[in-house]
Formats: sequence, C-alpha cells, structure tokens
Amino acid sequence: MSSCFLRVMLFALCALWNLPELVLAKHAGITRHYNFDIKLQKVTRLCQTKSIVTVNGQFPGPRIIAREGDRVLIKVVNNVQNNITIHWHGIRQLRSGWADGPAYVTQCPIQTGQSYVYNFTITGQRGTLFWHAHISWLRATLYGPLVILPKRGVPYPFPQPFKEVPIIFGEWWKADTETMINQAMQTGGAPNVSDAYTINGLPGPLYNCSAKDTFRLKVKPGKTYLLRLINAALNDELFFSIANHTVTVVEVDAVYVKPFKTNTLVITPGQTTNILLKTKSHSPNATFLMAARSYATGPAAFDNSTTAGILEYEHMSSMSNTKNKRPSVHRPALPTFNDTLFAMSFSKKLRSLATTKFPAKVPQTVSRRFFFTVGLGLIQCSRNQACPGPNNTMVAAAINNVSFVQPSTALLQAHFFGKSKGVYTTDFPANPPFKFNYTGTPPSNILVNSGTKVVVLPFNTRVELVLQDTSIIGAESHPLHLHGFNFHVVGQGFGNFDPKKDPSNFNLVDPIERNTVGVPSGGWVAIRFRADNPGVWFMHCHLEVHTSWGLKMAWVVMDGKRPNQKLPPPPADLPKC
Ligand SMILES: *[C@@H]1O[C@H](CO)[C@@H](O)[C@H](O)[C@H]1NC(C)=O
Ligand SMILES: *[C@@H]1O[C@H](CO)[C@@H](O)[C@H](O)[C@H]1NC(C)=O
Ligand SMILES: *[C@@H]1O[C@H](CO)[C@@H](O)[C@H](O)[C@H]1NC(C)=O
Ligand SMILES: *[C@@H]1O[C@H](CO)[C@@H](O)[C@H](O)[C@H]1NC(C)=O
Ligand SMILES: *[C@@H]1O[C@H](CO)[C@@H](O)[C@H](O)[C@H]1NC(C)=O
Ligand SMILES: *[C@@H]1O[C@H](CO)[C@@H](O)[C@H](O)[C@H]1NC(C)=O
Ligand SMILES: *[C@@H]1O[C@H](CO)[C@@H](O)[C@H](O)[C@H]1NC(C)=O
Ligand SMILES: *[C@@H]1O[C@H](CO)[C@@H](O)[C@H](O)[C@H]1NC(C)=O
Ligand SMILES: *[C@@H]1O[C@H](CO)[C@@H](O)[C@H](O)[C@H]1NC(C)=O
Ligand SMILES: *[C@@H]1O[C@H](CO)[C@@H](O)[C@H](O)[C@H]1NC(C)=O
Ligand SMILES: *[C@@H]1O[C@H](CO)[C@@H](O)[C@H](O)[C@H]1NC(C)=O
Ligand SMILES: [Cu+2]
Repeated sequence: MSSCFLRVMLFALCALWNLPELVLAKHAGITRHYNFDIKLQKVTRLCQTKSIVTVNGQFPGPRIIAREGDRVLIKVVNNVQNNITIHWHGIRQLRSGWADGPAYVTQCPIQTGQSYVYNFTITGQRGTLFWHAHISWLRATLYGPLVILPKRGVPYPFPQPFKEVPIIFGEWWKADTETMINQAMQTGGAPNVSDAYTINGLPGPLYNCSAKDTFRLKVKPGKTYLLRLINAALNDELFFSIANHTVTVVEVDAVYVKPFKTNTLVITPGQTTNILLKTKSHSPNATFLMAARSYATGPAAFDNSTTAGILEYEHMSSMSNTKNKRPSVHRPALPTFNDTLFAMSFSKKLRSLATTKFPAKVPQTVSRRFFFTVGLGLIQCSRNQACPGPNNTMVAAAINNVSFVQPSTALLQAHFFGKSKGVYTTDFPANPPFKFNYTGTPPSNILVNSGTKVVVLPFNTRVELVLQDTSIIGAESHPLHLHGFNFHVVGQGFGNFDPKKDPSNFNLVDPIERNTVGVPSGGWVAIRFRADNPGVWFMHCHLEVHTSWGLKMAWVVMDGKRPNQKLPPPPADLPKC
C-alpha cells in the first residue's frame, strides 16, 4: 500500500468522524480543527442583561488547546452585523501572515455571512497565549485562552502541576462598546472607562449585584496548580495577587523564564503569565480572594474597581454551609494604582531560562537601529466635528509623531501583489522628527502628523528598537505588542534613553523574550529581534483606546532568497475589502 493511499484513507476517516486529521510527513504534530461561529448571545452581569458578540455563544470564548508542532485550523463563520477578524495573539505565524488577523493589516474583515479558515502551525512555542478579535473594540467580548502544551512526552522545566487553570482577565462595560468607541471617535471625546474587570468573565463579589458571578477555584491542600494568567482587558494594566499565598512565575508570553517567587504580579493587556501556586499543606479555616485592579499611570480617568475570585480549599465548601462556623475571608493587599517603581522592579525580575534546551537567541550584533517615541498628542478634527480640544482638536496617539491611519484595504495584500501605491508609504521615520526632552517639558506644539507609513526590512535584519515614552499630555506606560515575532528586552530605564551610556548596560545574556512589553511611564525600553518572518507585521499599543487614537505602525519584512524564506500566496478564501 502506498503512503499516498494511506493518507487518503486517513483523510476520509477523519472527515467521517470529524476528528483531527493526522498528517503523516509534513510536520511533527497533528492538525486540530475548531469552528468559531460568531453570534450574538444575551449575558447578564451587574444585574443587567446585554446582547454581546461571542464565539459559539460562549463568554469568555472557547479554549484552543494544541501542542507545540501542531497545525491549527479555525473556521470562523460570521453571523453578526459587525465585521470580524480574529488574532492569535503571540503565535509567531512563521510564513503564515495571512492567518495573523489584524483588520486592514493582514486581512480584510470577514463580513456578515462570510467565513474564513485561519491556518497556522505552532513552531517553537509552548505555554499560554490567547486569541481575540482584532477589529474596532470587539475584543471586549471576543477572546479566549490559547494553550500550547509541550510536545507529547516532553516535560515542563518545572514540577508537573496537579492541575492547570486558565485565569483570563477582561473588562466589562454596561454600555455597548461598539456604539461607545464609534461615538467617541466622532465627537473627539474619550470613551468611557469600564464598569468592571472580570476573571474568567465574572466580576466577582466586590461589585454591586455580582456576588453570584464569582470565579471560584476549588483546591486541595498540598498540591501545585499551574495558573495560566491572561490579560485580555482593553485598556488597563493590572496588579494581581492571591491573599496569603506566594506564587512562582515560570513563563511569560509562551516562553519559559527563570522561576522566581512573588506575592504580586503586573500583567499588561496582551501579556500572559504562568504561575505555580503551591497550596497550603493543611486546609486553613479561611478562604482567600485572588484580586486584580488597575496599574494606571496616564492622565486619563481609569476604572479604579477591583475584580476578585475565590480560592477555596476543598473542605471549606461544606464548612461554609454551617452558618455558625463561617470561615474568615482574606483580601490581598495590592500596590497603589500608580506604583511605577513596583512595576519596574517586577519587570526587571523576568529573565530567560537561557539553557542549552531553551537558549536565549538574542541578536548579539545589530544591523538596523530604530528610536521610536510613543505617546499622546493632538490632532485637528474636521470642520463638521465639534471636538473638545483647543482649536477643534482631539487627543491622538503616535509613534515618532505619526498617528497611524487605517487603510481601506489590507497592507499585506497590497504588499504581496505589489499594489502599495495609494495604500501605504515606506517612509516611517527611524527617529523622531526632532529631538526634545521627551520626559521633560513638552514642546509647545503638540500636534501630531498622520499617515499610513511602514518600515521595510530586508529578511533577517537584526533590529534594535528603543521605545521612548513621552510626557506630552502626560507620561504613561504603554504596553507595546509586536505581531509575528518575539523580541528580547535588553534594557529599560526611566527618563530619556542615553545612546552613549545605556547600551553598555544591555543584557545580551538572559534577557526576557516576549511579544508585549510595557514601555515604562516616563521611561524607555530597548528590544532586539531578528526579522526572520516575511510579511507585514503590526506593532501597536495594547491599550485599545491608544490603538484607536493611532498608536500603531507596521513593519514590512521582505522575502529571503531561499524558498522556505518566502511568504506563500494567500489562501483562496482570504476575505476581500
Ligand atoms: C494550511 O496551510 C498549509 C501550508 O500552507 C497547506 O498545505 C494546507 O493545505 C492548508 N490547509 C487548509 C485546510 O487550508
Ligand atoms: C459615558 O458616561 C457618561 C457619564 O457617566 C454617560 O452619561 C454616557 O451615557 C456614557 N456613554 C455611553 C456610550 O455609555
Ligand atoms: C454600589 O452601590 C452603592 C449604592 O448605590 C454605591 O454607593 C457604591 O459605590 C456601589 N459600589 C460599586 C463597587 O459599584
Ligand atoms: C493571612 O494573612 C493575614 C495578613 O497577613 C494574617 O493576618 C492571617 O493570619 C493570614 N491567614 C491565614 C489563614 O494564612
Ligand atoms: C481608587 O480606589 C481606592 C479604594 O479602592 C481609593 O483609595 C483610591 O483613592 C482610588 N484612586 C483613584 C485615583 O481614584
Ligand atoms: C473558623 O474560623 C471562624 C472565625 O473566623 C470560627 O468562628 C470557627 O469556629 C472556625 N472553625 C473551625 C472549624 O475552626
Ligand atoms: C500617585 O498618585 C498620587 C495621588 O494622585 C500622587 O500623590 C503620587 O505622586 C503619585 N505617584 C506617582 C509615583 O506618580
Ligand atoms: C489655536 O490656533 C491659534 C491660531 O492658529 C494659535 O494662535 C493658538 O496657539 C492655537 N492654540 C492652541 C492651544 O493650539
Ligand atoms: C528633561 O526634563 C527632566 C524633567 O523635567 C529634567 O530632570 C532633565 O534634566 C531634563 N533633561 C535635559 C537634558 O534637559
Ligand atoms: C509633529 O508633526 C506636526 C505636524 O507636522 C508638527 O507640527 C509637530 O511639530 C511635530 N511634533 C514633533 C514632536 O515632532
Ligand atoms: C466591513 O468591511 C468592508 C470591507 O472593508 C467595508 O466596506 C464595510 O463598510 C464594513 N462594514 C462595517 C459595518 O463596518
Ligand atoms: Cu498606549
């Protein structure tokens, strides 16, 4: 029997039983199929029922579970009135940029009644990531965990946990978020802050009318739990802590780290963190809140509420039923909302494993250097708008003074088919247009430029990028997310980056590798990556309000010379604009 015949039989069998098809030779893993049916679902939170956009009626959305080396095929069918795209946040998408998902960057949206199959292989990654909508503010309700297990038979570089639990943070609005952001962009005002944060979709007992919507984690004493933390909130970095428990950080953004213990974590939107929770050896006569609230540095209002779940030792459930023997409830102490020193010291603890098995492949030399300012500014509104800023302006956000204008067709198609004219220009500035004291007194003219500009990189360029916060309108921590790559965080500090002094302190040995990094409020961060993935790759602030205001840009990475260094043509079902 030829292997071809075997393969055909296998495909037929799999199709018949709707099982993941086993591919024989192409890659090491299996192929996993998911159906994402985008539809409206009524959900009640904070005593109010609201119709939200969901995947398969679930909120939060379904978990995707795969192993390193697997291919994942997700068929997204759009049954709502909104345009939809889904992003597989943190997946490298090696030569599969067509499956990355940001609207008008790698694809046109999936319109009402249309479908699209996202097709990618997970290469060299294992850990926790997530998926979310990548168009307008739809990720407010369209998000879910993406768990990548190690290859079969390969252990974790830490003790095998007793149980694994995703903990996904979100943000909840009583109002309709699409109406809200559309109105805000029209009127030039800031969109309202959220009404609650959520843990696995549930606000928890510290909100009015929410006690029953509380995430409970029932644990046994003396066991190790792996908590897969994901910040899917739209606009808020979060502090997180579990009362009376110390946890061990073992992984961030699907990259193992040198383990370290902590009571409190910082997690920005777009970041994921795996922690080991060792439960107490004897069931204590108490329950413990796990709580999260905002780490907020900017000038704008923010949601200052606290979400909480309950860590409950197993025998407590029976005990709490006996009325006269109520266990005590402990609340964790979280840092004050603007504790930037804590955020910086937490960030500095993160180091790559840098072992033979998991080396830190940080580029030791650099072929192109970039210095990008990130921050706010003002933009002129059109005559038919009545914007609240001086001289009919509204707040904008920019990188190197360019506020990104979303094109009306996808950049990747324009690039691939050589039709960039009228879609984008390749003159994104490598440095700020002029120097000023970035973290000192801002220039008097704080208007920003706008345009659809990209940086073009030859294949395999070793990039060093310094991201510098500005104090224009107000210094603020910006969680910058890069699509298509992991980068190494080689340095960070407060004030203005000093190109003479700071590089001598760069860590080129075991810097953390990740896909989202907080640019320190009133400071800078330096990252390095190798542009080994041809395509068009979005880079943006993961605070959705800043993305809406233009804090985003794209890198165009050219094909390499060898066939396996080229981006294949788009799939036939790629949506059109
Ligand atoms: C997924 O992509 C791979 C690699 O490009 C291709 O061989 C395969 O046919 C695709 N599968 C589907 C269902 O589109
Ligand atoms: C935003 O908040 C203001 C003040 O609380 C409220 O009047 C307004 O209706 C809210 N906007 C939306 C879209 O919910
Ligand atoms: C709960 O409702 C009370 C009374 O309306 C109000 O004072 C309080 O601020 C609310 N608390 C929260 C967390 O929303
Ligand atoms: C929890 O921590 C609080 C504050 O540190 C302490 O008073 C309490 O005894 C602890 N309780 C348990 C059960 O560990
Ligand atoms: C946030 O809420 C806390 C109480 O939970 C309060 O002490 C603090 O002043 C508030 N901060 C701001 C900036 O509103
Ligand atoms: C648990 O603690 C509560 C007070 O926090 C006490 O009333 C109760 O008797 C204790 N129960 C046990 C079984 O120790
Ligand atoms: C944090 O906020 C408080 C109250 O607004 C302010 O007094 C303090 O200076 C701020 N701290 C930092 C580090 O910005
Ligand atoms: C508004 O425009 C006027 C006239 O162009 C200019 O003199 C003034 O400085 C502007 N104000 C601001 C706050 O930009
Ligand atoms: C920039 O501004 C900061 C804050 O005001 C100040 O401490 C610093 O000396 C200024 N740097 C330069 C080079 O002027
Ligand atoms: C940004 O661009 C605007 C518009 O071209 C210009 O007026 C302003 O001076 C620039 N600001 C900075 C900080 O580069
Ligand atoms: C959906 O996307 C298409 C293609 O870009 C666009 O023409 C249309 O206006 C969009 N519809 C909505 C409701 O945004
Ligand atoms: Cu930002």
